[in-house]
Amino acid sequence: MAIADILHELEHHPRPCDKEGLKKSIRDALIHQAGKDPLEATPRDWLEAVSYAIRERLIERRMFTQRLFNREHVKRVYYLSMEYLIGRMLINSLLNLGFYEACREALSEMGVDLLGIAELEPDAALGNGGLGRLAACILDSMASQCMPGYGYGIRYEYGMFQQQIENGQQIEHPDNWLRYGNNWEFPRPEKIYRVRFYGRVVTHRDNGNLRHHWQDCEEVIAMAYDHPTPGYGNKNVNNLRLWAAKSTRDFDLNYFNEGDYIGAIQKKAESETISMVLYPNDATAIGRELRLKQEYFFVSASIQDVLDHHEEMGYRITELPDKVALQLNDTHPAIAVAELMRLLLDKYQLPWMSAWEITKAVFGYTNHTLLPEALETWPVEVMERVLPRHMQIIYDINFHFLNEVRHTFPGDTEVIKRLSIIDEEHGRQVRMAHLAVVGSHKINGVAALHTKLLESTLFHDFYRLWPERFVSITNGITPRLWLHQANPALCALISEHIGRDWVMDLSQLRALESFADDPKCREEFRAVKEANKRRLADLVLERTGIRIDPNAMFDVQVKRIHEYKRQLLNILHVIAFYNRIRRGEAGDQTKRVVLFGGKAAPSYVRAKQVIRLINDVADLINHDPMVNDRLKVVFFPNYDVSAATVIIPAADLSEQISTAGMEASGTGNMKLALNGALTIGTLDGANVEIRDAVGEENMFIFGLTAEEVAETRARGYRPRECYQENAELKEVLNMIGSGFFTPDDPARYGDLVDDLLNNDAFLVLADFAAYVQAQEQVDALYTDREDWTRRAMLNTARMGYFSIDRTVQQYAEEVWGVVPECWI
Ligand code: B1N
Repeated sequence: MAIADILHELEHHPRPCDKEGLKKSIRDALIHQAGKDPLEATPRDWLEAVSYAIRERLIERRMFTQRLFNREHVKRVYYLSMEYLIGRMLINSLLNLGFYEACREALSEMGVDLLGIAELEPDAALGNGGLGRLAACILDSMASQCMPGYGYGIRYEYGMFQQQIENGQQIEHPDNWLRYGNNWEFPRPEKIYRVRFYGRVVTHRDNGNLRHHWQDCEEVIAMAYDHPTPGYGNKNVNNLRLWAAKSTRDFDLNYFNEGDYIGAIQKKAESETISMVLYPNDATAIGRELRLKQEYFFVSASIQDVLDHHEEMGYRITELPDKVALQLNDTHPAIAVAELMRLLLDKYQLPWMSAWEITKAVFGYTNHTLLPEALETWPVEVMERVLPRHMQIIYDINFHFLNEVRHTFPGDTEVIKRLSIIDEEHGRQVRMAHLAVVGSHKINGVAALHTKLLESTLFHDFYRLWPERFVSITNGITPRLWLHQANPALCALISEHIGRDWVMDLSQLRALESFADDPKCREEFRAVKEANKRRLADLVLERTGIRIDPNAMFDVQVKRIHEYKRQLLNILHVIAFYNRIRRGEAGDQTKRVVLFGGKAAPSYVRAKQVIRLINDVADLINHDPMVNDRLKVVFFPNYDVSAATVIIPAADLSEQISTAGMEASGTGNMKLALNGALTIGTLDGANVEIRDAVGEENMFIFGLTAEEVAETRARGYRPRECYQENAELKEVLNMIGSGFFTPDDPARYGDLVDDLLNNDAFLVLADFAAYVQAQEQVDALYTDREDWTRRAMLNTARMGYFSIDRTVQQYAEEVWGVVPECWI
């Protein structure tokens, strides 16, 4: 068959997407791909067969989309991210492709339950938390809005660890997510790039120009794995390309010459460790050489791939900014600035100035945190050894940059020190955030407050230099996963009242506002929430053995365990509430279930101690007959994307209680409010904008503001005074410190309580009284279910702004300069 015939066939006879067509594909895949006799097929075999059948349809649409983008010569955006927290793909793909029902029926006629087999799929957990989940939401949105947007990342063999709770403590288990293979990806053994490390740079003169050769390197091969990402409500399918490290085919000759055959093989195996495992640290930097190698590995392969495509399209290298935008998801891929410069200088032999102008025009940089421990720096010595040519280029970038600084701030030597890409005060370090800022034409924070703090603190000097480069782009979430898929009953209710268009234009949810005053609608809304709570109660029983009452208020704090997120503040209130119950001071109306979920970085001792404290407190309270179900405390093990889709729709109260100024944005806050939970929170991150959207009267704002936090610290904060002044707080801390919850090990939390009394870096004690007061208001309002439901509905109705589609439109317009191009 000639190519033209193949194309004709593909265009005119694509895989059918109706029930019968799907049935045939699934059956064929079961037999011919999975190799299973239908008589003996297990649910996992059926899962494999369905994913093959769906993948066939994804890849056809991928080809059409790619051809369309090529034909129209569109500008593309490439999102560079170390993390993609995707979760399971089956239901998401079916909903986006629009054949969920057809597939459900097809399977059902073959005696297979779609939702049953969907549960067997492991989460693709190639990320830690908010930053990785944001990347996944952005991919969904780019495809759903027909934007030519591609993801690049690492195909970790092991993703985020699996958390088990044993004797109240977190135990980590490896996440062997590829054990049964991955039927969604297309391995591309022909799409390979060489990535080099170490070695040395040799310079020579060529017609008066200096030429640099990076030689005697170690080489690793990056091999592409493609994951087609479908849009919702259109036929576009984009691509997420993840790189796996493979050893070079040739053995190291030196080892052979020395007769060390095993040594040579070992060397090969070592090079493949680069993509072995995701570092399980959220909002902290890891100073390990392997991490730098991971960062450069995926960046180098991605940029080579981008430039290859650019050349294949026949474009000139100077046209790069017209055809390509590269977005840095935090500083993890910031070495890309030096890598692009290296290729433009050494491969394309452009003069410095034009290479630099191209680089700046192409890159955008998103900052996700102000936490000092999260700011990546690499010792100059390490950078010089691992990436010698890049270190030279960074010096040159810095040289040109500091000249510009001297011109703007003549005579100011302090500002030079503060702005330099090299930090000279802490043993010579490369500041990756400075490299990212200097090399990008736009720098954005992820919420209004966060951007304001970037401009006034972390990047203040840069802001004085280049105010026009700074923009604020508030995060968002994809309604396809967090409403459509996670809460189908609520979606049905919404669509019944306001039609279906809200899925692609979430601002239309506002039409729901008027229904909040209709008692019958409130009744329906409540019924949906109650059904979701029953579903969660079943899951909690299955996972923890704890029985919770769906009629109780579900008070939920799910996120990474981190001191600044203040799970401690929550548990202090739990204990205070428990004491009130014991004293008979808690009234008798409100029943509460306080649910925690989240992972601690394996080396974060204090965070793991907080998990243990929660479990110790839970154990005692849940077994105290005096409490009699008024209060239950649950630590939900192994919180992940799949768990989130069950927990979030069931929440009544959303805990967003970080120390003001420390949570860059938060996105769980958006998911919970969208699903009709009321927020108890500080004025931090996107909480500020959520308040503006839903109205202060529809949430419970408390505590110090970011400004007051700064003032309190500057004045010299003395947490012990809070303890002395507040009898309830004193009682709570004394209980923890004296071993009330741990009679067999009374000293267990002595150091934790000491730290709270003497340091309390996150102002837990300073906000305690205000938090308890806000919780009293929560209790009071919950006794009036009609008023609570009305406010919950207003939350859902007013959260449209936080759709990731609005976020991505802002990036497209303000940073990338890309426009939608829809296939059909
Ligand atoms: O990024 C999210 C925000 O909503 C959160 O507020 C913010 O904490 C989170 C190093 C990070 N910031 N920094 C990280 C993750 C992994 C790592 O190795 C830092 N994560 C955030 C989305 O904007």
